[in-house]
Amino acid sequence: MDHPPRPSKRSGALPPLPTEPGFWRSPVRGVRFTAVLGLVLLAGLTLLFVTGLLSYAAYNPDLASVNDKTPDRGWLGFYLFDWPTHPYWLYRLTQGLHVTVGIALIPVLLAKLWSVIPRLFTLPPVTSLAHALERISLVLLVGGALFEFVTGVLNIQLDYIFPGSFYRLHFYGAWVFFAGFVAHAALKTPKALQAIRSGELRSRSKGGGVGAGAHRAPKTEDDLASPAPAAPTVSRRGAFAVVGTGSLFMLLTTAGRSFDEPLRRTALLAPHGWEDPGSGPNGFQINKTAAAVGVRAADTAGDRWRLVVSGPAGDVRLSRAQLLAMDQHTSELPIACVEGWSTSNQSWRGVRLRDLAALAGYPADAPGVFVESLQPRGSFRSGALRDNQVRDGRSLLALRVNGADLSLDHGFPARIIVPAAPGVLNTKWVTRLTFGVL
Ligand SMILES: Nc1nc2c(c(=O)[nH]1)N[C@H]1C(S)=C(S)[C@@H](COP(=O)(O)O)O[C@H]1N2
Ligand SMILES: [Mo]
Repeated sequence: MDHPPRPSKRSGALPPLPTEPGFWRSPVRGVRFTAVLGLVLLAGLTLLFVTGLLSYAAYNPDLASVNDKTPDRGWLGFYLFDWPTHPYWLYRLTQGLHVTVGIALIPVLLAKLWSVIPRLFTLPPVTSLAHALERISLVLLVGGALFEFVTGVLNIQLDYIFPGSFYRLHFYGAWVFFAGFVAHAALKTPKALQAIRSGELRSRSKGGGVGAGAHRAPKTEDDLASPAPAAPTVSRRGAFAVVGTGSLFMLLTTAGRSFDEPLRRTALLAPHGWEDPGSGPNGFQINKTAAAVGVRAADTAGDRWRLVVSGPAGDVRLSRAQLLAMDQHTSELPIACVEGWSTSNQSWRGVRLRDLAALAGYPADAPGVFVESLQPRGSFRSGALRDNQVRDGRSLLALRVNGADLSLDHGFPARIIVPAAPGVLNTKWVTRLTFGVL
């Protein structure tokens, strides 16, 4: 096919097209700039992938249809294991890292994509089979990364505008991303390290700097550097500083999500719309208020509410007063939500799950307990806990917190609290515990 004459050749009367190298004129672009950002992402995205898979495992998705909303997971769930209860702060750490590092990497990701954007327009689009495969892997990588960041941010900001279950989408997206990530890292990491090392040599050698660098690595090798760079408005170092400052800003306005008041107030980007948790024993963050999910105080009143403990030994109905008459135990445990926020340790007091299990005749090799809430709407009406979580002496059906009765918003009359478990498994307003049948 005949190409029309290229406008840029006509004495610059028309601006060049994005497919022409002359279009991209920032002097900041170059393999070194891209290499440094790439290596930061190599470490950071690996951490996100690992902590993300851990978070998935922590949901106990193996507990049949109760917790797992991911159909056809197939072998992508090959690695699933019994999420431990030690150390009790495990999920607070892994998920805090997942969300905080994820947010802090946003500026790095954007800068990295900006730095390689000329390649998106390169003509011809495909030069060889290897090149074609590389470009396909880039679709998975860039598409997957953008998808993961967008769905992740929407989830933690509580904007559930995407169709379907978040963690199903985010889980599949992670594997798509990872396929591209592995291919890309294998292809590019050696080059990135080389680009950085040659840069170090350059700055150490006498008379180093742009001239000497250009001598050692001829322009043609740096296919990301503009052939006709515009006058710099910012040095490469300055550009790194902009990206770094952006990351630091995201970090400092996010890290507070993992703490109580007053540190939590530094989490400027955390979604609004939490009810103010107030002060006092129950003054720590609330996920969904009772009002938000249709739980009324009348449903929890002493003459109405009963806990049904069921198992091979039959059903036992217990009032709150009867529960308070059982052996009471204290556990210092945080709440750590998948959305990346957590509280520091709260002092929970109530009945051990394993004592309730014993009441129900819980057998030795049972899979765990099925937990139901009286909550009439919303997606957290039930969940399941594993055997190791039931048997841990710190796992409670909590009745009190920090020396006071649970508030309605924190799950009065009774809620689950389990060490190291994601917040979502700490069911509030519990009405029924079915031991040994999942
Ligand atoms: N019945 C019920 N239990 C629930 C929830 C809910 O919406 N309904 N939210 C869960 C989630 S996602 C979290 S993070 C914790 C938060 O507990 P808190 O609101 O007491 O801080 O409760 C869990 N238990
Ligand atoms: Mo949560």
